[in-house]
Order: sequence, then C-alpha cells, then structure tokens
Amino acid sequence: MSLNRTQSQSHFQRASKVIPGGVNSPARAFGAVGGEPLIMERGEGAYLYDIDGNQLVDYIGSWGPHILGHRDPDVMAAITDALKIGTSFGAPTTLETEMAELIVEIVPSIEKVRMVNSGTEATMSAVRLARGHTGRDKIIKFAGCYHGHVDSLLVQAGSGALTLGTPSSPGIPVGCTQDTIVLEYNNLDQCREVFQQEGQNIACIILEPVVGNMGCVVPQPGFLEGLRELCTEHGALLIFDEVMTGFRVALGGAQERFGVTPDLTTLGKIIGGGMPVGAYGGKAEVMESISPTGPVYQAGTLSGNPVAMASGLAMLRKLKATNPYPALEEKTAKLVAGLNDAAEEAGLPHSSSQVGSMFTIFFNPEEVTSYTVSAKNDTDRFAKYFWGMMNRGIYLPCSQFEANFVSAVHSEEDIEKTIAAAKEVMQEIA
Ligand code: KE4
Repeated sequence: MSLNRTQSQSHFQRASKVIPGGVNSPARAFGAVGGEPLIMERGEGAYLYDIDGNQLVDYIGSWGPHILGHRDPDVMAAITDALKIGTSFGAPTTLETEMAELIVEIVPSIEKVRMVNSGTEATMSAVRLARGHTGRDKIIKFAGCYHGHVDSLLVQAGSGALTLGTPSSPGIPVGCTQDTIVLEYNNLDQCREVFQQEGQNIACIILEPVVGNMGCVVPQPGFLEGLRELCTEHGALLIFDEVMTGFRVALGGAQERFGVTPDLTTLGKIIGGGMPVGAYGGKAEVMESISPTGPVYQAGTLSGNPVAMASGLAMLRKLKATNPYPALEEKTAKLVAGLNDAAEEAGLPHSSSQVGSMFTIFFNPEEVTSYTVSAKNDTDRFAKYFWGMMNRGIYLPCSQFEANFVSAVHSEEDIEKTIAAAKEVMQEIA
C-alpha cells in the first residue's frame, strides 16, 4: 500500500532548483525519514490535500497553529474582513490594542506585550530584553529545547537542528554562544549548582515549559517550580518559551496548567491563526525596558499588522468562547492509548508522552525526560513508522524529535482510522 506521489516528486525536483533543499524550512525536509516532502494543495479541517489528490489526516497542523483545524470559518472570515481595510500601515491600529488586551487578560504573567512576526523574533527579543534589563550576559538554555534560529540559542537545539543531527550550526561566531550555558532538561540539581557558581552573572533561564522539540517531553514534578525559585533568589529572569504550548496545553498555556509564573513569556503559532505572528510579554516593569520606553532596542516593519491581528484575535476569541481543551485532552488521550496498544501488541519498545493535545510516541523503551534519553530514540524504526502511516493517509511530523498535534476538528473516525493504521504498521515494522 503506498500513496501516489508522482506530482509531488516531480514538483519537488523543480522546487529544489530554486529553493535550498526545496523547502522554506528544514523542519519540512524529509531528511530524517527519507523520500521527498509531499507538496500540499490545500487544507480543510483536520485534513491536508496534496497535489496528487491524496487526503491526509494532519497531525502537524502547520507545526502547531491549527488547533481549530485548517481554514476555521471564523478565522478565515476575520482575515477576509481585514483585507478590506488594507494589509499593513506601519502605524498603530486599534486591532493591536485589542490583541494586546486579550493576551494580557488570558496569560497570567503578562502585563504588557509586544507583537513581532515569528517565534524566533520573540525569543531573540526576550533574551535581549533579559540581558538589557538585568545588565547581565549569561543565559541558561536546556539541550534539546528549540527556541527558533537565534544565534545565541541555536546551541544543542531541538527540532530541525536535532533532526538533522546538527544541534549546533556553522555560521555562529563563538562570541555569540560563549555566554550560553546549556544544561540538562529536568535536572534541577545541575541548574542549582550553576547558579551557586554564576548566579550573579545570569540574566535568564529560557526553556520550553513543556518541550515539543525533543518530541513531547514533560517537566518532572518540581522542575518548573525549582527554576522559578532559583531565578527569584538570584535576580535572574525566568522566560517560558510558550510559542508551542501557549493556548495549546491550556488557554493560558503551560504557566496556567502548571501554576508557575515566569517573568517573560514568548508566544507564536496559535496566536497568529496561521498568519506570521509572534509576541513576547511579561511584567510591566520589565517590558518598560523595551524601546521606546526603555533602552533595549527591538523593532519590526510588519509587527502587529492588521491582517495578522485580525486572524489571531478571531482564533483567541474563539478558543476563549468555546473552551475546546477538555474535549481535546480526552480525544488525544484516546489516540495515545490506541497507539500505545498498537506498539504493545507488536512487541515494540516504546514510550509516550501527552500534554493536552500535543503528544509523541517514542521508539524508545525509556521515559524521555531529557535530550540524553531522546537521543537514544530508534530513528530508523520511526522512519518506517512514518512512511507506513503516510501510505495509509496519516500525516505525522517527519521527525521523532517533534510533537504531534490534535485539533478540535479531528473526528472520532479520524482517531479510529489512525489507531487502525498504527496497528497494521507496528506489526509490519516489528
Ligand atoms: P518560528 O520562528 O519558527 O515561528 O518559531 C520558533 C520556535 C520557538 N520556540 C518554540 C518552542 C518552537 O517550537 C519554535 C518553532 N517550532 C518549529 C517546530 N518544532 C517550527 C517548524 C519549523 O521550524 O519549520
């Protein structure tokens, strides 16, 4: 059983002549699983349709934004309406204020927020702000966490950097990373030791409060709380990178779900409703250090543009009004249980993790709690699983180091179809 991929394969050759690797992001390259990416024609609800006419149940959702599925009618109507007033003015609009007010209302730690155009811009700006606000240079990140392609953070990163086996990237001068301390996720003792040695020089800790970029990795009890205490004790800022978890694992993100309040939060993906948007925000007295109220510079031509704001506002307002989270959690738990059963029945070494509607099935018998463990994933077996599912019309992230996403519009039939496909594939690859 295999998909007809004729059109995709020939178009991919054409794309590769003019786009590096034929893709505008390496996360979409099928380097880790082999073969060529499918070329998509359109998305609708829980499905993607490629140019060969295949319908695929989509568990990527554009790597997180589409928690309400592709082309949510309210989001699409908002974008269409926004186009009637223009696309971008380079001047303030009321939509930006409404967006900021809604984020402030929903996200516990945010008193003021600045819109940018990607998650990378958000994390880059938040780290610069932490350094400028504290007057300190050193930053702590955790191996396997991915915070976008920021020079100082692209060190032992996750996602595509991990997938491609190049956790650090050429082109980054040592001067950009000499102040980046990389520690082990879920290892609070190690973090405590570093603070005892360097506490007065540390501007911030930045982390994914639930990791999506090693596969889905859950914070162990006490880890987030311990980081909060260390930052408070030593005057460092705690930055939650909620680009993926924001409005995903709860309306107020991981900080609401786990009850730990960071000093700064970065956002992206869902807040744009599929349009290019990022944001960073936090306590007013910290955010006041950002230009023009403070000396830390950050700017952006298209930041807060009305089309992206209208899209994001429609998305967040709908999430607030409909509260899809309990049903999403239940539907995802049923799927994960079915996938675990499939692996169990096939006798495959595996583990899994789920937080809200993000999850990963690891081909690794150990519970994946850090990069060291995730690096032992059986990526060859994952590649076989990936293609077995793809050939049955199930579209998974093309890497064992990514999270899967379930949307509010994945039906019971979609879930059953996915589990049935997994039962067949797991037997095949055992
Ligand atoms: P962007 O610059 O790609 O909008 O956001 C960077 C980013 C920051 N923080 C976290 C926690 C993220 O997950 C991301 C981006 N996530 C990847 C997928 N894991 C995006 C996919 C891609 O790079 O194409």
